[in-house]
Amino acid sequence: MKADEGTEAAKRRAAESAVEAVADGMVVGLGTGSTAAHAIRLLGRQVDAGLDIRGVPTSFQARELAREVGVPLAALEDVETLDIAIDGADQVAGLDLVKGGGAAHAREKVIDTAADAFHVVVDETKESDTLDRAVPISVLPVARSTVAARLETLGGDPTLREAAGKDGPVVTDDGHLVLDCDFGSIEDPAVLGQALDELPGVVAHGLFVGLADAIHVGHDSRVDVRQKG
Ligand code: A5P
Repeated sequence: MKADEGTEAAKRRAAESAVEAVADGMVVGLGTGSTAAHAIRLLGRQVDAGLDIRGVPTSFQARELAREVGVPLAALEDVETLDIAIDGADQVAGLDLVKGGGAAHAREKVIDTAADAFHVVVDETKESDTLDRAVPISVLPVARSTVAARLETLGGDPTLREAAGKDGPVVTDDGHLVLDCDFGSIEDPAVLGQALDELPGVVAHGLFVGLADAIHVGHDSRVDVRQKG
């Protein structure tokens, strides 16, 4: 099976495993992507059955789905704490992630790190020994070329993400452009992540290093859970 082609059964199992950590009264960060969508749909069914939660969506997509399935929503600025966030990833090595395949990584990083516990849901095709996927980097539109030049000096090969169904680039929910930057195999994600954080014009990047508390890896017939610590 090729990467990114995990079965819906494997994604759903991962989501079911993470949703077990959700309890009455919690505020839940709602992730973006097809695997997190399984978690949102399951939470919707549990709300129908009486579960009392509020969801904080990480994207337009997550918000629309939560509304459709009846998960009550709250804005980040209106909640004091988030108890848990459940979100997907594009690649996982240990507890480190590449995110941003859906260009939602800026809001995802804010909400996932605001939560007391960040649970990642992936299928087995996302697992890797080292992170080597191109890293999505949201930039201020005015800084597109200056950031691209700095990324090249860091050894990266940046490409402006083009939209599908629209001429021109992807524009994120918050009005940023996305550079997908290929660094090859990333030997030290923490060091690279820090270098990216320091680039003027970078809003957020998709390296999530040491942020996850649990990774739920769905297979067709089982789930493996890796916990921090
Ligand atoms: C969104 O920008 C990403 O960070 C997603 O979390 C990621 O693309 C996972 O999506 P899938 O579960 O559909 O692979």
